[in-house]
Amino acid sequence: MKIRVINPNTSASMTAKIGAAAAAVAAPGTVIEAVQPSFGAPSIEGHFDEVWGAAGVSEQVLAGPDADAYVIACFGDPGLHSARELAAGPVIGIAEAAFHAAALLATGFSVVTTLSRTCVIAEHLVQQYGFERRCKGIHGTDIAVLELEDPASDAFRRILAAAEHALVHDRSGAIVLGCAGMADLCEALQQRLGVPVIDGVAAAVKLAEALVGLGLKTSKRGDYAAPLPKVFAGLAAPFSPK
Ligand code: 2AL
Repeated sequence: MKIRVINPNTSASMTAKIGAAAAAVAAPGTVIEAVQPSFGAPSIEGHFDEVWGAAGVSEQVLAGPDADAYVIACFGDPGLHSARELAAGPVIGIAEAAFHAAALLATGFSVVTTLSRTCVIAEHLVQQYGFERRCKGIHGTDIAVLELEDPASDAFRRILAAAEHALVHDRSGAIVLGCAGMADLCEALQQRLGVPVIDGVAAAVKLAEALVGLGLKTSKRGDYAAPLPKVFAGLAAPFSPK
């Protein structure tokens, strides 16, 4: 099967890291296609960035109609619902995937994320997906997304410290990493923390494989039906649904 893993930001180094994290857990028969939009923000750390990320996700779903499933590899799950309108196969956001995985492994989990300003975005997703009773805390580290791309940064130490604090403060049993750019730190963090640490990229790939393996697709009844044909104006004209 082919899984199209979409990094909604335009940073090529992050797309490569996400592709490697996805390929590391993919089953032997799974082809991972890691892509990024042709436009948008280099990192997604706020509502405005997300608007462009969501449009970029739509572009990349439309550009890969032969994929069996799609992963949205940004913790805000930008464009998730619109991608489900556009795609036939399952579309999995890394936040929703990570919350489901964490809830199967611990009664309560904590999220450790990037800038504190993104915590409210994660909080909205926790509410939207119905995980309010399982998510015990959301912790910003004030690490910018692109700092995670700099091997000289002290991101690992700061994420480890935030996760240690979260486990005690929240009385939680698992850590969800709140950024796709943290995927490469997951294993070392789990070793140091001694609790399950969930990278949403890996979780989303395995959930996508499971759903495709079960022969399941996105429902086309109701709101996930294909967008209604209409002519979009200006900048959006190339995206007019046919
Ligand atoms: C993210 C992410 O996963 N990718 C990105 O650009 N921003 N998440 C975040 N919390 O900052």
